[in-house]
Amino acid sequence: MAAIMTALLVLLMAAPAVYAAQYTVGDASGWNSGVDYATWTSDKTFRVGDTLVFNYDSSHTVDEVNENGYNDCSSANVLKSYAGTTATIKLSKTGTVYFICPTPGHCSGGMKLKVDVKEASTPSGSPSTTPTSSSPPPPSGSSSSENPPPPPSPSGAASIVGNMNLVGGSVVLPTLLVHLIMG
Ligand SMILES: [Cu+2]
Repeated sequence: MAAIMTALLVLLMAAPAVYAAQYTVGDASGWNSGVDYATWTSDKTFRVGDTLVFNYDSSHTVDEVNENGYNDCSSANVLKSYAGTTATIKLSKTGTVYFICPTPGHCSGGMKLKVDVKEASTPSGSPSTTPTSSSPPPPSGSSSSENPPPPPSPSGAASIVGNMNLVGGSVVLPTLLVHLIMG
């Protein structure tokens, strides 16, 4: 239980500090043939401090190369090679970083990744302006904003009991119920 609560606390505390993101390259597809990595990067903004995680099987590896290596699918001037089946690469400076799979034919088949790294976001960065006039005015007289949130403690207790049942096996919940009924 303590471990679960600690993990939840850590998650809650970490959630607001989204200044460093971790990106799994290709998401569920991973670092693989047949994935369009230009599309994968197109909706993301990479910043200094973010992390790229490459997941791949033994038919692939990751070479960090320069722009020419990226364009030519050549590892002749490789900057760094990553073996194994996973590579975690922290983006440490602004600029563009280039990765290719050195397995013959893979890069030319599209297994290449170019990431533009921007400056780390700062807490003082101004958020995008949200128009306040777009929300419809509340109807006069009615208190539509009074929408009480569900009481936290009963549902929380229920989910905890459910978790304990999952964690502890089928014995825990009946035992708890017996204690509740009898005690
Ligand atoms: Cu490959």
